[in-house]
Amino acid sequence: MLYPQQNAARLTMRLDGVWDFALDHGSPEAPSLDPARPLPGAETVAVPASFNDQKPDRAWRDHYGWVFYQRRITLPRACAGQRVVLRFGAVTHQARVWLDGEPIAEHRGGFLPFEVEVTGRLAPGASALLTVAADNRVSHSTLPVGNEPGQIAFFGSDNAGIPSVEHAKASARPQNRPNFDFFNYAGIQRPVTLYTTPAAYIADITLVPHISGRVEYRVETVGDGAVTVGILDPAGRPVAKAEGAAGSVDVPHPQLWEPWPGTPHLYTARVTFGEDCYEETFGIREVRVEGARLLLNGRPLYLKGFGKHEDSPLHGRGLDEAANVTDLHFMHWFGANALRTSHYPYAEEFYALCDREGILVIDETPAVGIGGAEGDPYQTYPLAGHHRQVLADLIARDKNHPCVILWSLGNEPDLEHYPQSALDYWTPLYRQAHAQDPQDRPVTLVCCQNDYTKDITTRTMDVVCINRYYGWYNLSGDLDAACAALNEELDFWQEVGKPVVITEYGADTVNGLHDACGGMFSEEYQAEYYQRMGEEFDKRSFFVGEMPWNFADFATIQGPMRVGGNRKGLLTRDRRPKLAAHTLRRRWTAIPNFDYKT
Ligand code: E8X
Repeated sequence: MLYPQQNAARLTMRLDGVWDFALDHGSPEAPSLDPARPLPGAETVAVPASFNDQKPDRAWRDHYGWVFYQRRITLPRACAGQRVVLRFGAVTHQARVWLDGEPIAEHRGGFLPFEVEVTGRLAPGASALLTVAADNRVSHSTLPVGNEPGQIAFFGSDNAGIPSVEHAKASARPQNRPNFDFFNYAGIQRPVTLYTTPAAYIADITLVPHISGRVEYRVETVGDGAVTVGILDPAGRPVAKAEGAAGSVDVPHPQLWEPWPGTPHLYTARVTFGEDCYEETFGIREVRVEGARLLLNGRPLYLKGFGKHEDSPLHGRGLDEAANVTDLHFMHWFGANALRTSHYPYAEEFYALCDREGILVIDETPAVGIGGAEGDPYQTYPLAGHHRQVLADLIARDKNHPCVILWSLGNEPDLEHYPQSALDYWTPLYRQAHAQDPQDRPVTLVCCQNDYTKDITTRTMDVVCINRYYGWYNLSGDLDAACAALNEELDFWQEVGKPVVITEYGADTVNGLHDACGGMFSEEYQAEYYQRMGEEFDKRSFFVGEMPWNFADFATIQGPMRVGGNRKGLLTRDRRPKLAAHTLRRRWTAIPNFDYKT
């Protein structure tokens, strides 16, 4: 799916700004507000952003169900004769869209774009009332997964058996019970764009570059016309061209895309089709697994980076380009070269920035929280069809980004209690990713701390990605025992013979809490923890990546295990480094991108 682009043939109008807003107090199944009329008692809300933190009001923060957004839109007369499209970068978690009260779109899933053609519905020179409703509920049939009322949330406690507690539960307010450890921000969290194309237009572009310089391409179009493709080098000089909707071109002396501090060279495919045109950037790089090595452009790669979140003050999970730019500059400060879009696809603008800054991306679906309830989650959750759709949409959206080197099918599902059922669920998704990705990138599934001898799924992935908390959630505070346990498990993975990345490891740390004995939650403990873990990783040649959890402190649901959110950040939520940030910076600035463990 192409990102909206303003160019000689296309006009884009971003509908960012302050919209009218109202919480819906009808039933979640049947919202009460009328999309054909101005919202009664409308308040103000900024778009794009989560709504939750935009008012000091528990009713906004903890809302459960639908919220309504509304504004008028006008199409300039200059758009006459053009195809007109209304596009949403993401509306979380379910969306309904009306124009002058007429339903025009619905979408399920809160982290990928959707669009609807409004040519003819919105006349040039005319204005209309745009209403968008967003449903923030999570459940066993959403990704990410939520618990049903009466079940406990992630790290929750239900005090089962205490009569007074049981009785009081009956009057508990309806609320989201996420089976995941991040605040369930929601709303119109990414840009809304009205854009035009000529009537005959370019619908999609697929690029498959090879380090030889050969670039295979395919251009999907609607209507009549002829396709031309011109390739511009990083300096903007024409270096190759071709005609026809599909084929290949050969770029002479290809300048390869490499992660920072190497040069992430970006080329441009300038496509024309009749009156339409579109410029798609791409990088000439190849990524593949060979034995227990992860190769980029044929060289053994070592990943140094983080699990992150889209999370910033006031914006919540909403697109915050200042935070994104700041975070990627911090990645360079750390000497980091990689990150995971934990635990959902991030905004398209973020991947474009990673392409430009040379940051490698593990691109993850929102499949987090599958497990933890009673029974076999793969029989309990009616998710397989939606999961397949989300994976297909993720690959269709991100397929041309050079920064994306690995698809993550999900995070920390239950893989050990129903091992065969798990394998039967995840294997088709693994095969689907390989089949649908034109660049055929490696595929993984991020595995939770578990009995790795019972889990028969993780070992089938191209790269073994493990989240381990030796020294935090288990063997708490005892780093000698933690290192012993880590090494016993790494002995197991050594036999599997695949590259291993630790995609999460960390310690909650209250910034400013110091302790000469390095007790848990102190900055000293976090610094010692990362020092000791790094020393163990260096002993293993098949260990190809280290990704602390988390880049920064982030918001979570309130509960007895979270003190103003998850505090495992190497930075505070407002991006101030803790002591351990300097430990990692010293370590990573001394580790090269390639050939670290020859
Ligand atoms: C944590 C992380 C959480 O924030 C992340 O979204 C997924 C969790 C660790 C689970 N992984 O809690 O900080 C480890 C459970 C071991 C018992």
